[in-house]
Amino acid sequence: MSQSASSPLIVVLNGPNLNMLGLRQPHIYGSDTLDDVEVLCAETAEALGLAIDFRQTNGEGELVTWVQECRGRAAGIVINPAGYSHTSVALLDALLAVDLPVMEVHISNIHRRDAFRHHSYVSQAATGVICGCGIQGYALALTAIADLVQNRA
Ligand code: DHK
Repeated sequence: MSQSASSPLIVVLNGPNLNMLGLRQPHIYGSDTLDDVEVLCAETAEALGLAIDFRQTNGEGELVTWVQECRGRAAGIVINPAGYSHTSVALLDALLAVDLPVMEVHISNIHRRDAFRHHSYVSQAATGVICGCGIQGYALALTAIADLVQNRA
């Protein structure tokens, strides 16, 4: 985590199987690891004057709890819900409950893939969605959320 007293906190959440980045279907997700994504996010956040708390879990309940904990603590959420994008009403409800700017990220272009990936429950709670830009999507999402946070203040 990088943080300073004056920097708005953005929580960057990663869902199931993203711990396998770099090993998992590299023709779809690329060769960068989740550690590389964290470095990219930390560098981008620092340049934007944001603090980040970067996390990954394979558990739906843990992801829901982490979203709930953002209320009153974070200025915004960047989330790659991974497989839970397409299945989790609970995650959608949690994101709606925290009432924060939310940027949804998918490394791959979910619309060029299996039909079941074309719908994301999470998108109903998202301010914006970035997909198909590889891991640079996280940097784009942080840039967008910095603008949202500044305009909300
Ligand atoms: C990651 C996953 O794990 C998939 O379940 C989603 C998303 C797509 C991504 O592109 O980052 O369908």
